[in-house]
Amino acid sequence: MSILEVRVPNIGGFKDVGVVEVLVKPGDSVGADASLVTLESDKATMDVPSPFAGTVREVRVKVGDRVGEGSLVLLLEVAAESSAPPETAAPAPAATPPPPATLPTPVPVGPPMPSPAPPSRAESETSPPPSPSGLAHASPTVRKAARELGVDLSRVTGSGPRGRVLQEDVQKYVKQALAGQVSGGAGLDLLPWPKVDFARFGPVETRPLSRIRKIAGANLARNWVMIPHVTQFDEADVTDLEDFRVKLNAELGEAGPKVTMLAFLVKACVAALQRFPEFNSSLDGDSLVLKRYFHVGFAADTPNGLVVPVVRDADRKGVLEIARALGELSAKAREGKLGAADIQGGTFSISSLGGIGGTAFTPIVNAPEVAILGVSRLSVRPVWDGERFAPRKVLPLSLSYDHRVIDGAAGARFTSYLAEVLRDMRRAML
Ligand code: CAO
Repeated sequence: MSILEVRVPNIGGFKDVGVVEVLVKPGDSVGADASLVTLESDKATMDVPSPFAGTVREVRVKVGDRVGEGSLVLLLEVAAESSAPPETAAPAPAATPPPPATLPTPVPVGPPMPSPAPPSRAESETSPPPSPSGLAHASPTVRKAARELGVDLSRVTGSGPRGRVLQEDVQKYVKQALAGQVSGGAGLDLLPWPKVDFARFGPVETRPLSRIRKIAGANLARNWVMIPHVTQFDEADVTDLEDFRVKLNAELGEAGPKVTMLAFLVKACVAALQRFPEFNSSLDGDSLVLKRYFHVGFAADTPNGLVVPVVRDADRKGVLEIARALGELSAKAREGKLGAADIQGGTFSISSLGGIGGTAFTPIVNAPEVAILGVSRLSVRPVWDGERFAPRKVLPLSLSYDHRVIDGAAGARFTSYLAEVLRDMRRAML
C-alpha cells in the first residue's frame, strides 16, 4: 500500500477555479478515472478524475475553495503495484508532480443565478436556472449518472450552489419517480405548444426574454401546475392606518424613509403568521416544516422582470426599519444588484399592486412557501357602520395558499385576522 497525492491536472489554462462539488469522502473506494471533485470556472465545469483505483484517505479541498493546476485534492491509498508515477498523482510526501496533460471534458455551465431573484427564491435556493442551451447545471459525473438512469436533468431540482444538480438530487428524483411522486410536465401528457408563424398574419417584432423573465417563468409555471391554489379575497378598513401613515410621513419629512402601506402590511402579516404558523411553513415530503423565523419577501417590478427580495427577521423590526429595508431592497432590485442573501430564505411573500391599480388578483404561491398575499389599490367606499354609511378607506386583500397545507377555513381566518390588525395595528402588539 502507498499513499498518493492527487492533484488538479492541467485544466486548459483555467486558474483560480472554484470547487463546486466534492464527490468522495475519506474511506470511499474509488475506481480509476472515478470523479473526485467538480470544478467550475465561469466558462466550464470539469471533474478531476482519480488516477488509480484506491481508497480515499484524506480530502484536502472543500466546496468553495479556489484551486488551479497542481493544487492538492486528496490523498489516495493505492495498492503498491499500481502506484507507478501517475499523471495526476504523486507519492506523498513528494513535491508537487508536474501537472499532467489530462484535460477533463469541459461542460458549458448554465447562466449564473441572477442577483435579482425569480419569484420562487427557493428559488434561487432550489431551482436550477434554465440554461439557454437547455443544459441543466450539473457536473459531467452527474450528467453521466442521469443519462444511465434515463433521467431528464432539466426536470431535476438542484440543491447545490446556484441550483446545481447534485448526484443526490438525481437519486432523490429517481426515488420519487419510483414512488410515483414525480409529476411535472411529463405526467400531464399535454399537447405540444402551438407553433404559429405569426408573421403570416401581420408585422411582428421578436424580443428575447430576459434571463430573469425566463427563470421566473419556469418557476411560476412549476408552482402553478404543482400547487393546488385557492385564493381567499377579503378587505381591510385601513382608514385610521392610512391617516396615521400620511401623518407619519409628514413628520419624518426628508429625513425618514418613505413609509408606504407595504411596510405596515409586512408587520401585519408577521402578526398573522405568528398566530397561524402553518402559513409560515413548507412541505417536505410527508412533513411540514414550520419556520420559527419570519423573512417576508415582496414582489418587485423591475425593468428586467419580477424579483422577490426578502426582508429578514421582519418580526424583530419596527415599521420604520422595514420601510428602510423595502426602500433599499427595491432600489437594489431595480439596479439588478440584489445578492444571494437578499433573495433567499423567505417564508411568506407579499405582492403589492396597490400603487398601480386593480381590485383583486390571484397571486401564485412562491414555492416552497405555502402562501402569498396579494394587495390591490385601496379605495374610499361607503361602509355601513350600523347606523349610517361612512366613507372608509378599504384595502383589497387576495391571499393565495397551497391547499395541501392550508384548509379554506384557515385561509379565511388568516385574512379576517389580518384585516383586524390592519384596522387597528395595536393588535399586532398583543
Ligand atoms: N393602494 C393605494 N395606493 C398605494 C397602495 C395601495 N395598496 N400601495 C402603495 N400605494 C401608493 C404609495 O403610497 C405610493 O404613493 P405616493 O407616490 O403618492 O407616495 C405609490 O402607490 C407608489 O408606491 P411604491 O410602488 O413606490 O411603493 P410600495 O411600497 O407600495 O411598493 C414595490 C414597492 C417595490 C413593491 C413596488 O414598487 C412594485 O414593484 N410593485 C409591483 C409588484 C408586482 O409586480 N407584483 C406582481 C407580482 S405577481 O405577478
